[in-house]
Amino acid sequence: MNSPLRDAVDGATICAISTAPGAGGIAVVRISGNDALGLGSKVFSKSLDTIADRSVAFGRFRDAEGTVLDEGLALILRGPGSYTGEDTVEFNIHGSQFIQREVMRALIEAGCRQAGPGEFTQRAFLNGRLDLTQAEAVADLIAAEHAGAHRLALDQLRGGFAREINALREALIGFAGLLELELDFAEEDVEFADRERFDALLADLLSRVGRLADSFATGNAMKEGIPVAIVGAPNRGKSTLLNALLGDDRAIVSDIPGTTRDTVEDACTLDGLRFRFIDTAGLRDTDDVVEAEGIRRALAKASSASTVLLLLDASTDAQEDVQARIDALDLTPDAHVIVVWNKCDLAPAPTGAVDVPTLSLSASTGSGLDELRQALLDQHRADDQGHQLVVTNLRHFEALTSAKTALQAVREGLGNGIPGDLVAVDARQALHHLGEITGAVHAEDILGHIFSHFCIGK
Ligand SMILES: Nc1nc2c(ncn2[C@@H]2O[C@H](COP(=O)(O)OP(=O)(O)O)[C@@H](O)[C@H]2O)c(=O)[nH]1
Ligand SMILES: [Mg+2]
Repeated sequence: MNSPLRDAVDGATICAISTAPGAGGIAVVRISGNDALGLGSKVFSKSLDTIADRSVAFGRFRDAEGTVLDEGLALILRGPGSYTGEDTVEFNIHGSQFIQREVMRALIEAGCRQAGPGEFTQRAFLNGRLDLTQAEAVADLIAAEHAGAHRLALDQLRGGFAREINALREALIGFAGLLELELDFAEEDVEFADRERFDALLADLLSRVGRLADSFATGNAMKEGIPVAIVGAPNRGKSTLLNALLGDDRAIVSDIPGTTRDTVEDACTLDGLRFRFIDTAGLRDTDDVVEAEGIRRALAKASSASTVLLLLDASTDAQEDVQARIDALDLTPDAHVIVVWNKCDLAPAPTGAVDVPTLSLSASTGSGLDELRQALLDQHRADDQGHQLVVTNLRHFEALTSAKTALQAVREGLGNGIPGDLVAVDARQALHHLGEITGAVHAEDILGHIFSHFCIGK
């Protein structure tokens, strides 16, 4: 690979503790680099060169003075078939913090360098073992705390997203080739490329790039938690519902209207899907500037939420007002709203037709909560159907958006008869942005930024 970063790899053999910090039954110390077997042998009782690839040897660990530190296993993974693409040794040692420190000290004295965050994965990328989206998926996989985030990271690690980006790049390279062919013969006034085919190709590229960019809203919500805003007039039980859903006293509940002034949010996982519930200030006319700001935030949260729960009080609110209250939220037509009649322990929910899903429950007794959870799950399972590629990473989303803008410029340029060489500049720009996603083109500072967020030892 012709990358400037290649030179940044100092040729050192690196080592790090790959297991979590602290004491444990076993700790794994990983060594990677040209001299991993040689340097590793200096602290191990057997010569690692003599051990077959992908096999394990038992032996003693010693420092330079010959002090025995521990006994354990050495796993040999020779390059280029290892994770990093380089010769790699993994020592399984006893997980006392003292032994971990001592084995690291012995390795560094033997000539290894302590690895920086993500340096093993960075080497895997630079050695062509992973593309950048897969390297990022490794970090996401390590950070995943629920089934939804885990599945997204695993899909990305398997390379489906990178394959789609590469397919888009190839189509675009073909397109740019045709465009440049036309340029070469421009003086002869021959139009080689068929305009209609050009346009069809561009339309296809634009819709695929656009679909991926649009999937970020869903992908991000699945990773960070699907935002569900709880809104309504004061005293409808919004804070009580938040606490009931979270199973925790997160928000202050009181019968004094206007108690919740700012938004309060927290996430919980329902059946493998992560939801972020947002309690908001009660909606009413007010002269209090702080409360008014709370209400402004409540409406903003509602408009950016995936689902809005509009809370009403079954014992005081009237069915006739429901539509007006929904309208007052001023949401987009495709927003998901669920009307929730609360306090059904006091009075039955009024009936009557509104064109929105409606549930009744009691936040304080908990009856009807399971139905609400099920409704949320059904709604988002339906959104998530088809197992399509979804973008979960802000960096990818930004690059896709830039690629889309460049492709739109190409399309407009061609439509307006702008000279081919100018159009080709935009086409190359789109290609550049797509290449940034997989790392086919990359700037050193971007890589530094990505890998600095990894743990040491990965
Ligand atoms: N009986 C009954 N009271 C409730 C229920 N939910 C909330 N409340 C009460 O209604 C009042 C207002 O609740 P709160 O959650 O602070 O409402 P918010 O202003 O919408 O956040 C409190 O006194 C709660 O105890 C319910 O399901 N049944
Ligand atoms: Mg409240």
